[in-house]
Amino acid sequence: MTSTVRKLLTGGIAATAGATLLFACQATATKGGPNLVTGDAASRVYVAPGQHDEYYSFLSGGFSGQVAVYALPSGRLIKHIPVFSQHAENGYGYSEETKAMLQTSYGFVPWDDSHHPELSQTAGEVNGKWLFINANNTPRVARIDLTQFETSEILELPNSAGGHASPFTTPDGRYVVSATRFSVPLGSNADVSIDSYKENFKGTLSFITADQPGKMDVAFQILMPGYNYDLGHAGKGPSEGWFFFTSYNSEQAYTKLETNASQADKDYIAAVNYRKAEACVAEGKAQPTAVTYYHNFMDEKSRVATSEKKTSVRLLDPKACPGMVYYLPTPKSPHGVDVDPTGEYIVAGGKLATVIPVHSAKKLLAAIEARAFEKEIDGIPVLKYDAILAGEVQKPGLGPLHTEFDGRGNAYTSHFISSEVVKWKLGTWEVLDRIPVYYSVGHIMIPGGDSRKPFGKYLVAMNKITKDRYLPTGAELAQSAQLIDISGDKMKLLLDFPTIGEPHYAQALPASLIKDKQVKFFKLSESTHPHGIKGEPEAAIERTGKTVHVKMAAIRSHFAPDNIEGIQLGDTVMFHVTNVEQDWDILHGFAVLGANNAELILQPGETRTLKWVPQRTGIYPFYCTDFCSALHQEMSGYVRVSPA
Ligand code: CUK
Ligand code: CUA
Repeated sequence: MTSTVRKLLTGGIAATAGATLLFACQATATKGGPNLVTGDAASRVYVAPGQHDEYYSFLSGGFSGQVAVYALPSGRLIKHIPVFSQHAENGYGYSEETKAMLQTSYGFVPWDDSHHPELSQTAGEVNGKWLFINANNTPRVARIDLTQFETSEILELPNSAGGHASPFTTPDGRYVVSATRFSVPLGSNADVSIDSYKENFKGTLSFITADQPGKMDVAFQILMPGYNYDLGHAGKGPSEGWFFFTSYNSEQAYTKLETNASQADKDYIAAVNYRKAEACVAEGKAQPTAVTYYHNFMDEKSRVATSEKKTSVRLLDPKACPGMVYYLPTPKSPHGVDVDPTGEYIVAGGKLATVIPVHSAKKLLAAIEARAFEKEIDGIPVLKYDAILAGEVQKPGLGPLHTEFDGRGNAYTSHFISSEVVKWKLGTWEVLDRIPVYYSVGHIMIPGGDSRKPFGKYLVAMNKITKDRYLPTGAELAQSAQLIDISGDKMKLLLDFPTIGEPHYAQALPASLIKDKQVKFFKLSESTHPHGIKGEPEAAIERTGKTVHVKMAAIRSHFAPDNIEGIQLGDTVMFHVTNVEQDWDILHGFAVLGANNAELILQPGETRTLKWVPQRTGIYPFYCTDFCSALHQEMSGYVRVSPA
């Protein structure tokens, strides 16, 4: 690496990106950003009114903690799925039924940072059952049911901090994984000096059973050296049975990481033989370790979430299970690791490197067989770089991060610093094409692009900086995604669309896989909600001590009961509102004056509960918040609160 390049890469990331941006802004200050759109782009993304798009895409919400669903190619936002953050818009995390979803060993945690959505797979292909997504701050993994577009389950990860390398799936769908971004002392609240980092701080790789809805759990954790674990992807084909995780900071720095963690020429990809790990667990080689973590899930019949506390996890030390973990030296703080559809090529994104290194699965297995090790770290053999390398893409661009595949032998790598997507050929490592993106791209996504069977027609670039792309909206701008046509030899920019929060990664699938499997309403006859009713005649007000349960029906266009008296100051009122409609897309809402909570949105056949402790006497109107009929505005009532 020349010294100029090194300086650019280590000291000047922000400055370089800034300079690129400045140039772009000056060139186009009055009319928006550069426009490289060619002739037929408008017709390629135009989906006529009433017509459906071709793909569902799922973009993580980043610091919104949620998932946003955009239809492609139009880029239309069609759903916002609350996952890790409370969502006042529909009462998620506010209603009594959903609060338990956000339970953790730290208590109720109603916010997180979601990075990587991952569609469930069968035999390495997207199957359209579930979407998994990670919480990066308080490490959790959620399952979203794709017949309901709702979060159905959340598992917390113990011995973990910053669940970043998550929740990538194995091709058989048995596991999703989570690796800790921050190494931490293991067990709960280990109170040690931060200066004892090298001795006390450890990494963990968690394998989470994922194929049984409602039953996610940590199958086992693998104990790792105190590095930072960043991203992962499962092997397939020749690499099936292996999981690859990038790590950086093999220097084990714990202060000024931006320089101290970028010293070494190479860091490591950890290659984990999870079949071997399973065998070692079965032989009793994992240590049961005391921890506390929560598993939260939504009961299908009652639609009430419950939390279960777990107290132990099985921890597997590579020293106790030889042959389970190997290190693949990889230049310079690798970020992403992506496996091509055949499973032969393991592509790293060394964000500070000037090449894209590609490891070979076959060479990896041969090198293990031949024991081509250069050294060992904490019981983990380090393979020789030259023994496992398939090739390097030379001079791709600056700051290679993430790679996706089109299933036609091509790879596409995002470049953060030079703000471009570079297309290159697997096997020859030759750069075929490049396209600028606006600006500073993180992940890119091709529908199915990390599976065995990509649908290689479009690519979505998720950009970190937006600047001049839209009408300005003050100092904070919407994040920006760009849709690129990759069906021909040359990539073509088709569309910009703004996104919610900060999308890191995305997944997408053909709409035909799931659109006919959607739930249209919940059957009242099957509901087991403890305070739900089957119809208006069951509506009732029941007092138990200082708690008043109002079992209320919502139906076009009234509430029953509508006028409620007999509430006293000091009472807790539980409004259990059942939407007794049995028809698609007929929703009602419920809100009470002054309630310092949220509203409820009630899907057809669903019961949701708003807890309200009135603070002063008086008359409180309530009303339906979701415009449901010509008489929606009439759908209201009063509560009277009297002195105790
Ligand atoms: S990360 Cu954001 S650009 Cu969290 Cu997958 Cu790479
Ligand atoms: Cu019910 Cu509006």
